[in-house]
Amino acid sequence: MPVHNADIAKIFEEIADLLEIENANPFRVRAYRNAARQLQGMGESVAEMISRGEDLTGLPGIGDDLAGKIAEIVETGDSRLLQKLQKQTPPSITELLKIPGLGPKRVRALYHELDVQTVEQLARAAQDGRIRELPGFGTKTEQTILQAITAHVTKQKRFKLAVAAQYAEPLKKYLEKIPDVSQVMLAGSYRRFKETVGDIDILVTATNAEKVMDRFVAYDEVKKISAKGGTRATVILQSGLQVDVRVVKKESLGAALQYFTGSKAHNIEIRRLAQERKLKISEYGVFKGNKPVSGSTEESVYRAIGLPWIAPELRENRGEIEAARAGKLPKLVEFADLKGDLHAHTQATDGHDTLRKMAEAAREHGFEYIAITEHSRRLTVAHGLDPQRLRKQILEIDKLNGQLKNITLLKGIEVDILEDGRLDLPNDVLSELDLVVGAVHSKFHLSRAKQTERILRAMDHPYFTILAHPTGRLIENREPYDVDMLRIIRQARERGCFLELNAHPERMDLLDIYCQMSRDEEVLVAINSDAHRIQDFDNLVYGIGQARRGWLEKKDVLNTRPLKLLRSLLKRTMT
Ligand code: DGT
Ligand code: CA
Ligand code: CA
Repeated sequence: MPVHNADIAKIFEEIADLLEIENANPFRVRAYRNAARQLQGMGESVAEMISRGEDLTGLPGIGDDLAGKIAEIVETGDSRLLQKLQKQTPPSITELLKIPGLGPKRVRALYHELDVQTVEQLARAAQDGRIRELPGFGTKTEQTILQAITAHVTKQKRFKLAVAAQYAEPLKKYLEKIPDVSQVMLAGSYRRFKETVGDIDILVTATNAEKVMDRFVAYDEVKKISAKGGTRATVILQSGLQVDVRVVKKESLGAALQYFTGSKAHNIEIRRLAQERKLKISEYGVFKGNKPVSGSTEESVYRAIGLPWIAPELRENRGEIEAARAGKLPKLVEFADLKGDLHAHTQATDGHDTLRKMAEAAREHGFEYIAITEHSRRLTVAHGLDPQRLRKQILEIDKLNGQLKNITLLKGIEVDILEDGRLDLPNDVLSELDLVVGAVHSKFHLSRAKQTERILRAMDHPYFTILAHPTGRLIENREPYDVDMLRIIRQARERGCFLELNAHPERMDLLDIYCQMSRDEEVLVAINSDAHRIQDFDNLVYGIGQARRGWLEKKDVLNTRPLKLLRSLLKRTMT
């Protein structure tokens, strides 16, 4: 069975959790977490790299030891270290870590003192009032835990889009290879490029539906068959991801695609419009009485109710139907519109590749320019640059620009925004750069007023150009910090700055609603990869998807501008 990057990442996460509960060396724990993050974020399969005989220790955060662990998992599907840890500590305990407010220290105490191993046991202990007795817990903590459990139990697990893609795309290829299958389409939230998906919805046209069902449930990653009928089946994959497959008739494909792409809120409005025209719309087609009016293509379905085709990314009932009726749908930005990338790292800090390799890879993506924006000195874990090392890189870039053809390296920095809004590097060195990307990497829990003020002050700096990952959230891992985004966007407009949409699969930050807000306030958004290695440029497709969900057009995106125009936009008018 093929082992996906996300499978290995999951094992590493579990190892890190169990090590942490056991009070292991924090560096060791972090090494596993970093490796898991690396694996989730890269499009290239490490299993395939291994089969080609490539050396994994070249990957950021992967040393000999971890490379060996990865090879073991690829070969055996399991890890001896994980098995050993699971013998020492019941694996159900890692579930407790997902309850907000419960860190490894508390989980360790709950396990050792009260023998709490599962969420159910935790709930019982809280209800019985046993938790408040533990040193460092108290009645209030017990209450908070109880509330958190209720919220946790009702919350359904979702998959980050890029992670879901690692499972969905190979499955799509598998289904396409079944004889008699003519088309396989991914629908649902996946097609809408939602940042996380609950399950995968697949539509298939085929001459023999039964056979497709049999082959689908026989897919080697299927863990459980939840339902199987003549034309539809639902399974759970080993990864925990649920997949729905439906075989539909060719003449209904458009209607089925429209229906199962959703969103539900969009579809409800569409059905209402159909009713106004005395039409009935379903996953089988559009009908007048019993007579089919359309259904084979999505265009024909929308046309039947008097609308132009609406891009899936817009189908959230957030004004797209009104816009479609008024002929005012946006012409959404596309990957081909990008002229460059304005946020990337190299070996000089925590990136993996050289300046030259990054530049050449950017050129292969058809870009005119790529900005190198290393971390600044404050971020010691990333080996951030001080003025001296930054100046050294500036010289290297100048030299390389003299040698490279058809690609320009821009000189930048991802400078830390300090707690009081000052920047981590002095103005004189910042003034030598083409752009200054500012980012919050610490003190995430300031009050809304303080956090907003901190960012507004940073933007006051004469050389500040782009606010990186503006909300700081890590999907399913860290909440956005509390800021007044409208004020920040308005400050950006006033100061001639821009906001980033960071396309790293964990971030996808700017959020779609804030993209829309930026567009309304006429602040350009930079869709950036935050690449730490050349393969990371592939993540830009998710950034484009998110930008499209935020209604952005080519004109709304900073890095659709050719170099000359970009340079003039990056030049801040000093006030
Ligand atoms: P997810 O899976 O939670 O990320 O979100 P979706 O949008 O993929 O939702 P899912 O998988 O439950 O259903 C796929 C699509 O099927 C959904 O976007 C719209 C359509 N659909 C499902 N249930 C209903 C319904 O009750 N009414 C209507 N009009 N459409 C529905
Ligand atoms: Ca779905
Ligand atoms: Ca579904």
